[in-house]
Amino acid sequence: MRLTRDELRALAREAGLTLVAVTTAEPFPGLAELLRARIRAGFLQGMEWFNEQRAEVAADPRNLHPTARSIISVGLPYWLPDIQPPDDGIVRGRIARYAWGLDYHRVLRHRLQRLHQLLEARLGRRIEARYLVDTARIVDREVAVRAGLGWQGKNTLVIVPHHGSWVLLAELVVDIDLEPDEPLRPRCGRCRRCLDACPTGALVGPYALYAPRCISYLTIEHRGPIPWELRPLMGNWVFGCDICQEVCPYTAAAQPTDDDVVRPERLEHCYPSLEWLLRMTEEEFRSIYRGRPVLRAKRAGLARNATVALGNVGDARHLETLEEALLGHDQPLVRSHAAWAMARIDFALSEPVLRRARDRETDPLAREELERLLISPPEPLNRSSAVLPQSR
Ligand code: B12
Ligand code: SF4
Ligand code: SF4
Repeated sequence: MRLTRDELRALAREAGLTLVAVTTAEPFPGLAELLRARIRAGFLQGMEWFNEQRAEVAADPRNLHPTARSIISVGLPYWLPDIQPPDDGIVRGRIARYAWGLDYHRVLRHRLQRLHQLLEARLGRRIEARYLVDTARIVDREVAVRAGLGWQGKNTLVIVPHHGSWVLLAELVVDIDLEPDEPLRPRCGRCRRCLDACPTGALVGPYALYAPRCISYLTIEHRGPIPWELRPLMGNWVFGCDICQEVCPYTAAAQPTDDDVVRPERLEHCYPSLEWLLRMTEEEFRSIYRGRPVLRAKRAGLARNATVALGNVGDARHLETLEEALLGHDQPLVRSHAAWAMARIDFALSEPVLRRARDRETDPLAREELERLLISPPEPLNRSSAVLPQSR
């Protein structure tokens, strides 16, 4: 017995999956070569797990699941009308929308499990299945595009009708034949808004993202010091970046979702105070971001990002908090970034403190950064050119 498209959609809806499309488990022609070329050109530099071996595996779903016949591509839409932070004078950072809610890995895995059970019950047989959510060695967007769940935009994201790119992707790989859906027609046309809007120039061309320059990579994946030349371009993003999505006309027209799992429960989940991020304890970090994607950046990463954002906001009222971090934060990475932010806000005023910090700094890398700052301080902040996507 073969399941019809409508029957599959009904089961998926019952499992909490409103976006679903099917493709075969055939290999993806040319994908291994494309990924290899991108890896060799340094596009994925810094993410050592994204290696050539992964590229080989990703090119053929049967490498992951030898009995695979079909792939059910699913999407979790996550656009919500904007949440207005209170007008309380607190300067806040921005967290990318995909991370406002609960950890989508868990949510999607659970729903895929449910769909698997429903399929088995409907077909009356055991189905060998695999749940792939983001971290698996498969290119989620390649699957979604071939299945016609959406089409690929020049910002490299998959754009889904009625939801834009505000959709997280996952797959259920199964050993049954399902009727594949048709791919959709790409609709970017001559538009290049995302390419022009990317503040760091990470979108080096249509469909080509150079990750080491991407704010999303820098704020989430990157563990060490952020290159000086990129810091002024990062605005107040402290976890991820949504600029190349916000400017997209198809994404701007997204319908809101009523799925509670993507909803933030407190302001710290979407617009955290930058000063609070700097002072936050490990316990606060763990309890506030438990079960949410933000945990991935770790406390040190978030605090590092907050110092850069404070440097970009450029308000001398924050010098005191930054000085506190420079002299007292337990993470050398945060101390050195706090120094940069102070020098950027007002070098002349900060120089004596920076010298004092340099003299007592015990971490060699942080000390090196302080030496460098004292010899060649960053460009003073030109408030008219500061990149602050919406002041929060
Ligand atoms: C590594 C990774 C990153 C890296 C690198 C991103 C990248 N573009 O590769 C970093 C950390 C920068 C990142 C950032 C983000 N990510 Co990410 N990331 C991934 C991950 C784990 C792998 C992606 C991958 O394989 N990259 C390899 C490169 C080579 O692939 P690519 O750029 O997509 O290349 C494709 C196109 O360029 C296309 N192509 C090449 N040439 C041409 C030519 C033409 C004409 C056409 C049509 C296409 C085309 O073919 C390639 C293969 O499909 C996936 C999850 C997964 N397992 O797939 C999530 C994933 C792509 N990320 C996701 C999200 C949400 C984000 C962010 C929006 C998060 C944020 N708000 O901060 C940003 C968006 C940045 C951007 N513009 O892409 C979602 C995307 C959902 C969607 N609707 O598309 C995914 C699918 C996670 C998920 N499971 O939902 N991410
Ligand atoms: S996520 Fe931000 S930095 Fe990365 S490509 Fe998009 S606009 Fe550029
Ligand atoms: S902004 Fe324009 S070019 Fe970029 S993905 Fe959207 S439609 Fe395509």
